Amino acid sequence: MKPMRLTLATMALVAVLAACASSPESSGTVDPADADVTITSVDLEFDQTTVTVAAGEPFTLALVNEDAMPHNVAIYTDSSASDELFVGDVITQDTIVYDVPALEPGEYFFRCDVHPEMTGTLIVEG
Ligand SMILES: [Cu+2]
Repeated sequence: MKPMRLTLATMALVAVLAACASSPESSGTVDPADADVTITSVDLEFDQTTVTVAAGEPFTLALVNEDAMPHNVAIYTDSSASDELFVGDVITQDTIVYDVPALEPGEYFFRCDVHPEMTGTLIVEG
């Protein structure tokens, strides 16, 4: 009887592991490692302040927030931040993959809305 019990326990464990593996880790459908662009926020700064993507097609942007403070990435037409093109959800010490809609070629402005001094330039190449 003992081997049978072990087998059942193993099967239960496998079922639990399978359930964990299939649960979504973020709102995005893309693994952060596969995102078109990855920006890391650490010590109240973005790790890169110039990001280049292709024009005319939606892209995925991963935000890896290593800070214990809330950050997001929001894209605006220019540094006045008056005309928003995309506003990502705010996360704290987490990773999220944003689905950003297609943009026309040009230079845009991005920032963290929580910390407007965290800024960068998004270059969309046509
Ligand atoms: Cu921030």
